[in-house]
Amino acid sequence: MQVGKKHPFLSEDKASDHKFYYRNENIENESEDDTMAAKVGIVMGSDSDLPVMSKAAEILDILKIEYDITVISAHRMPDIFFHYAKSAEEKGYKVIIAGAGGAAHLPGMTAAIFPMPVIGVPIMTKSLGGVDSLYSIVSMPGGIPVATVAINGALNAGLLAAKILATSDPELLERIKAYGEGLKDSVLAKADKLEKMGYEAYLKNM
Ligand code: C2R
Repeated sequence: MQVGKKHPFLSEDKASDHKFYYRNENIENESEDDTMAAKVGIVMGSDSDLPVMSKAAEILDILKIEYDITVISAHRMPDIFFHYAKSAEEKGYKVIIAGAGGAAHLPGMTAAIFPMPVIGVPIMTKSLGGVDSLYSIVSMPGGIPVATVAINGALNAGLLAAKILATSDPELLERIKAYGEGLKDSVLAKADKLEKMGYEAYLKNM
């Protein structure tokens, strides 16, 4: 279980990129409590999905949300998958983020078993560009919803999970608002730079 920590697979560069979006200095100073139960499960069909799915973990780290992250394939290990999805509610998960590529049945099957929100992340594929994953995840039958983000949209999946949790957590909601303000500030800073430098100089510096 992770809470507000960087994973070993996240480089310091990536972590500092994200710190750019911190607005509220106090967020950094909040205490970490490893004994808290994970509220979000991040699951992916293969470790080859990790470069994408780590973006969901990064934003949860930034927002100080506890999560578990693992690799489980509904296709390749159906018994283990079933146990994971069946025990997820008992484990305390409130949201599951499921990423998969190609014949991406993992998110839909998770939603068939886990009774709370499932967010699907379609992973880009070499053969069909991730449209196969997207259609597999978004085309759920009535009664079994999966909230589907863009192809490789794991950051938004993490943020959406955070927003779901924030409906009953006012402190988290404030952290999400601070993150949003940070995004706005970063665009304003770019606009200011462009206006001052002119587009040609700006382009050369990109
Ligand atoms: P490998 O790179 O391991 O061959 O996997 C994974 O999510 C990955 O994107 C290729 C792709 O297969 C996907 N996969 C699924 C499922 N299990 C693995 N879509 C599943 O159960 O839905």
